[in-house]
Amino acid sequence: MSLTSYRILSIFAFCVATAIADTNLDIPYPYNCSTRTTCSSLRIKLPQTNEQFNAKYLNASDSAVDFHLENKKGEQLALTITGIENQRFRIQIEEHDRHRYKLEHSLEKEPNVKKIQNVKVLNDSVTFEDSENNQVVVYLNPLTIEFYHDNVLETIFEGNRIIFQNTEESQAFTFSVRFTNTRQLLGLHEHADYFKLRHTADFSIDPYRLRNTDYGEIEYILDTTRSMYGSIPVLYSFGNVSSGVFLHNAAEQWIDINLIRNSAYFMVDGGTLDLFVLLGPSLPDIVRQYVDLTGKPHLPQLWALGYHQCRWAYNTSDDVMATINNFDIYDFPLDVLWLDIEYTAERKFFTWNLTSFPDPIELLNWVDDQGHRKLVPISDPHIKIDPDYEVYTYLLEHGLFVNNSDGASPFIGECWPGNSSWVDYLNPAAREYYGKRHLYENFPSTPALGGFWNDMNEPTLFDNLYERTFPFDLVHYGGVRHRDVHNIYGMLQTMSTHGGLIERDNGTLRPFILSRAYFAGSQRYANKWSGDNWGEFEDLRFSVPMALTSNLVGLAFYGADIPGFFGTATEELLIRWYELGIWLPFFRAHAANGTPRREPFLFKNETQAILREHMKLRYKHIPVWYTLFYEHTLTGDPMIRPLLYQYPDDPVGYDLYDEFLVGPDILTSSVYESNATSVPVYFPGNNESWVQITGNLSKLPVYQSGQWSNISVDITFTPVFYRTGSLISRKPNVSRSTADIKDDPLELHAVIDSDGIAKGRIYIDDYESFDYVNKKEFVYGEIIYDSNNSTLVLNLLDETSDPSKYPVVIEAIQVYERNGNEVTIKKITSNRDGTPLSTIDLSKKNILL
Ligand code: NBV
Repeated sequence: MSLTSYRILSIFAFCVATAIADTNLDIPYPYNCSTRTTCSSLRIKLPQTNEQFNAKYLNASDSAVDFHLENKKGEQLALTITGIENQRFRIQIEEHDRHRYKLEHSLEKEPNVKKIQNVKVLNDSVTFEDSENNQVVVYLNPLTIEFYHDNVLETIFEGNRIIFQNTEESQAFTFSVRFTNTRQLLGLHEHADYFKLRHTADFSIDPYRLRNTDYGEIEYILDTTRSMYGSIPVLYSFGNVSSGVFLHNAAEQWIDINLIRNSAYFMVDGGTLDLFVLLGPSLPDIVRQYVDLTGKPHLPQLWALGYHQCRWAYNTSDDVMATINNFDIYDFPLDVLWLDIEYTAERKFFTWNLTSFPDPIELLNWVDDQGHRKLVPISDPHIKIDPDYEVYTYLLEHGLFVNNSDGASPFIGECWPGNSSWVDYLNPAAREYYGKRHLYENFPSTPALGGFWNDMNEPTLFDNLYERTFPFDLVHYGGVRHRDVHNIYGMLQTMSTHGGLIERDNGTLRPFILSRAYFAGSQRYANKWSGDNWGEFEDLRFSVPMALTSNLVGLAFYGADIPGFFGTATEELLIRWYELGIWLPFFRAHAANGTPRREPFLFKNETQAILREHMKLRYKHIPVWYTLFYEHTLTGDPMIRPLLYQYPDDPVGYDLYDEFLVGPDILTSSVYESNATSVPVYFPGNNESWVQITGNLSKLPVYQSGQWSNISVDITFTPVFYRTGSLISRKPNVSRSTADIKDDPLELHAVIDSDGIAKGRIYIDDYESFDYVNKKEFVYGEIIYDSNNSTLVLNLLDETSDPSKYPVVIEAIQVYERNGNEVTIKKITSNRDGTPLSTIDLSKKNILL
């Protein structure tokens, strides 16, 4: 049976089951463009000539230029173009009375404006420029705005495609953007789709839809433009000149992509047209320009980068302890065990089921004793309607639930606990109250409860009438229509949880929150996984473009459930998934309820050996992940990267996403099909080579950049390579958890280039607190190994930091010495005088080897 028919059968079975349980189920899936007015009516409705807007120049201030827009039907709008620092502009259009909802919380702060100069008003156009070599030309009849960087036309706002509806029923609007120099369009996260955006404008497939939705148990469909749990309305045009746009708007959106014109036609269900134009001109530039608007995350605590074992559910304290014990008995590293909904009393969040978890504090202390491991419990935004449940009664009495369309009575719907109401996170008082539920006095716990898992926060509603999420006409705090804020609801839950965790630990520990729903800006509070995927090879394959796109739009701490949430992956797929999973930023195994147990220690010895080796390989690379994450917090640069990000001039890499880079130095290519004996790998770059580090090889083969090679594989490994010239900092040994090895010395893998030099960066701090921000206590530097004069040097990269607490101690250097097409490794453990390296602090003095 094919995957599709298998899933369709499952959908049928699910519908029958749900129909029995839920009498509201009378609307068929899937929802597509034809079933939503905003898409079905606007997709075909390009404005007629009499509907096209002409612009009239009004005035210019220091940083903005204002226009009046009017069409022959007499419709009038106000347009403002503002200069934003760092090669960006902002286009805002709405009615002159500016009554539309203005989104809050997505931008980290109001962006800094920049000076606009040389405004020239001509008969049919207005031109102006900024001090960053950007020029803007506004054609007046009909409205078209061209953005140039260094006199190269990059982005065109096609004002002749604007439609604005402004009635009681609809405040939908449309507009279009066109790019030049485009090789590929990327972004519009989240879709279980390919890395490159596809042509939708011929109506052969639906436009890309952004509306946070949980389609439910069986609807994790791949190869589709339908919406998923999260929405990030960012679109990048990659080419020899790259540019992009970010639509600052959390209403439902449909975006038609035209790859012939390289344009995108947005159909938006409400809110304001508030568009940031990002002029790059490189892809790394536009990524930074976008992330700078919505913010960078703080570092996670180190344990969050270790291995996470989840299952729906570990049902009792005994189960938790036995599972953790088995990780130790069978020698698998583990940092976190997760608690799904069953730990609660009657699915009331912030309560424990005291029958199955009789002494949560004792349990947490025990977990802490096992290598400072953590538990992370789930906490959904629906609140059980129960007069004896304090959280419910407080929220009800204080009017802190999302209301029905009357704006006065709390909306009631069905979710895990049965009838529930939903916290109105738009309300600051609700956010504060909800945040405080995380305090130790409100939810008996200790710091071993490492963070929280905000699930079902699209939000999911079991009533199928509204595509399993909120009806559009619900009303939030301040009279805000749900229609205008749907896509940011989940993010606001994480914002509240984050505030609560900061307060819980007096700002000493970095919060950890995993969220299923998200929006632009979520990265400031939470990380993300790709939801309820299936244990199929195709799900493994699609998890990569999803993670790569997520990394390009600021949400880098991303991973997929290993080895697929639903279904039972074959042992072969499970192995392949671990082999890939260690190279994604978030590394968690999960399993749906009812699936057979599949913790790593349950498999036959051969399988265990492969899983163990790979999990340990992840732990050995913990310094690489931590350093990459630190750099991500500084810049927003992706941690994992498509080849085109790192090698924009290498056209072969443009179409590849099966293989990807971890930071700049590690190339990995997975196995996405059964019984593979080889994997074709392309080696990107110009004058570099790649050394294979996986496989049972006595001598490591070297591959020259700019060529393909068929790499032989067996089940025990997938191809992974280090770039020549790189210096990879690893931990030499792996023990129970990251806490066990965090203070161990480093083992440097110096993959010297043809000049005999290897370089790599290292970042070290206390791995848990905000002292790296508040006191600047950390070491961040570049380690350079020079084989010509046998020296090892650390150059500090942040002069303002205080590295005194963090010695950089090296246990050994593994020097990759090239001989033809092979590398042999020479291990060095002492300096020239015979002093063991592990007794020297590299941050204090250079080492002569
Ligand atoms: O809480 C149960 C599950 C959870 O395990 C999963 O990871 C979430 O994505 N949750 C969804 C609700 C039910 C899914 C069918």
